[in-house]
Amino acid sequence: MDNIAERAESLPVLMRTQVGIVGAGPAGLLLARLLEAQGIESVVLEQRDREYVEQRVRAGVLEHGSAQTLREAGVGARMDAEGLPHDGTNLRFGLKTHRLDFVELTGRNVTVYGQQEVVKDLIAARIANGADLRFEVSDVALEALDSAQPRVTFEHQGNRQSVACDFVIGTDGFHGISRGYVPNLTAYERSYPFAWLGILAEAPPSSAELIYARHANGFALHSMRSPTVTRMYLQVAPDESLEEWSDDRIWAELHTRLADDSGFALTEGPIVSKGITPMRSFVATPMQYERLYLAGDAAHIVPPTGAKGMNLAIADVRLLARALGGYYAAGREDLLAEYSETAGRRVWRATHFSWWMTTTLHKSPEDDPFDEALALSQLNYVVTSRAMATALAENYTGLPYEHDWFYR
Ligand code: FAS
Ligand code: PHB
Repeated sequence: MDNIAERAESLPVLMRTQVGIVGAGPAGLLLARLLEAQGIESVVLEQRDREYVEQRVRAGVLEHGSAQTLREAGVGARMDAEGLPHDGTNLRFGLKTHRLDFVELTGRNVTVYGQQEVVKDLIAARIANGADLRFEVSDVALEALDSAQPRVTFEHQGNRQSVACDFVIGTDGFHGISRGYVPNLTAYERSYPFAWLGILAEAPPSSAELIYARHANGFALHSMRSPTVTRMYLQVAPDESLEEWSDDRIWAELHTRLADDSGFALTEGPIVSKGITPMRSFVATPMQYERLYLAGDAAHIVPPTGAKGMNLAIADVRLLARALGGYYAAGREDLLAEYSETAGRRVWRATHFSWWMTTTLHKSPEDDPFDEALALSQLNYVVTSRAMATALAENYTGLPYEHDWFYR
């Protein structure tokens, strides 16, 4: 075989699209959907297989605006049919339970609907439209980001491939490759001296709404996925291993930390999955380099106490879809140029709120009585001050998106 054929053989198969998206988590898939709705073509590349991406248990709470965004994108039907709207939440400390009525305080609520269900709905919609979504790609690399035609090269089904596009979007999560292509990146980091042991249990939820509990033994959260599946978390040490936590020990600790003086009873059931998640805050800036834009966990991580992870990813891609829409429809460059800064404002608001919820509701391992008293003072202020309760409810249900532009 002469070398021209060899060289042709070694050249990646070249495709062309408008927007190349790396990573099929909620950020990448929703962005592709919002672009599709504006007639903008994209290719979504995912390293894992479909089954893995669809069964990965992560977030469970959708802000008011996130649920609205999924409806507007035409992927809200199953969420509205199977999701659980929650008009409030509960704070439990000192054996007392205090309900915060989100709707009464802000006119907004949240929806409990598993992240993997959102991902399943977005994948099904993408495949139904015959749009380009490739699983099990590997060795993804980004090229010519500072040119008018950046490329994403990758291995797929044994072939080296290359997609030329106008823009590349890094929605490949915290451990993805995209962030590495942003030179002069500034990273703000905070690790917390605890982690979350999370379980899924086949048991009917023991409460109609979530319960965030601060206890002398540490934090506990009672959440759910459906009328038959409960999702719960326990604060554990960052280096704790699952082997140390038998199912019996987990239930015993949940009973202890979620107890209150009104005889709250926790319903047990078979634990079908358990895992330990580290807790950190991470913000990278800028979220753009030339024709590369970052969104979601690729640019920022929040501890899950404020239920902000997936919601921030959704807020980022809403902004990006609007900016790319402005570019293709009207040649606007301003929204793209402002994306990193505008998204960054909401990121820091959610980062602060998640840090505040985490430090207020978790027990510091140093057992510092000063910290203890500060945290209890904060909680007592929340449950006795309408202003403070409204601040929590506003951040938890999600600040209105127009708020993002309002700052400008
Ligand atoms: P994701 O990480 O969801 O998606 C990125 C995708 O990119 C993945 O599918 C990955 O396989 C793919 N990818 C990575 N590198 C790639 C490459 N080189 N090429 C191609 N594809 C690549 N938030 C909450 O609010 N509540 C929770 O309880 C909660 N629990 C969490 C538990 C864990 C273990 C983690 C990691 C996060 C949790 N979060 C939680 C936060 C979570 O919801 C994230 O914020 C959300 O997944 C962010 O979505 P994406 O930005 O789309 O990133
Ligand atoms: C969840 O249901 O997984 C969940 C809910 C609220 C949080 C974190 C996780 O703050």
